Amino acid sequence: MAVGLSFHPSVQQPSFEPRPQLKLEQFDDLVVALKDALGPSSGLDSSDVDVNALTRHMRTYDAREKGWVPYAMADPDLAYTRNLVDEGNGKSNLLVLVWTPGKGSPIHDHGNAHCIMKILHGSLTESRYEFPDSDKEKPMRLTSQRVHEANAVAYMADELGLHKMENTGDDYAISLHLYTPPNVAKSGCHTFNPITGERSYVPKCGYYSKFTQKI
Ligand code: CSS
Ligand code: FE2
Repeated sequence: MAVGLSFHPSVQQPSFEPRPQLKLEQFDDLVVALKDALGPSSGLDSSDVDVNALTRHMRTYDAREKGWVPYAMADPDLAYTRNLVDEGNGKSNLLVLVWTPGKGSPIHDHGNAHCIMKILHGSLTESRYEFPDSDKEKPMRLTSQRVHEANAVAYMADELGLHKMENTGDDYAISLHLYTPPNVAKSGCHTFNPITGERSYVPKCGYYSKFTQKI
């Protein structure tokens, strides 16, 4: 039996219209907010960057909005794909990374830049290491290991050591990375051998797609 509500004819009936759904911030708006926070012109070094403001924007965005999906190109033949979203007026590199299940990055540095990362889908395991002694061959020292779940925001920089990221899950993991200044895109980075600590220069970390177009 339906519950009947009756009102005196002079009483305005309340509206039972459903409330509009809470509107999630659009991914495109996050991209603009990050670009605005970095400022209009290039030529900065990493000390000029307001990491807190960038981190706040990354935290505020809810990955369930899914506006990042057109950038998220998976390739099972690669450990992960690097998909360029924005170059922040020449001040940054914003990338969507799609991580194949069971695969990960080598141990790497960040070219003296800030790395702010948000998990968009799935989870990633981060293992941090000490910078190795360049003159001694020995296994690299693991300093911490943690799992970042969907929507988590993490920060990394050379001051905190080195790290590798792995997708230990059985589904693709997807993350958003803001690098500023874009040192790695311009000049490459280094990877490290976990057994010997040997450093290798990687001149170019290529893109799998740019602005949603596969290259
Ligand atoms: N540095 C890696 C991802 S982990 S921060 C890359 O951009 O390829
Ligand atoms: Fe990294």
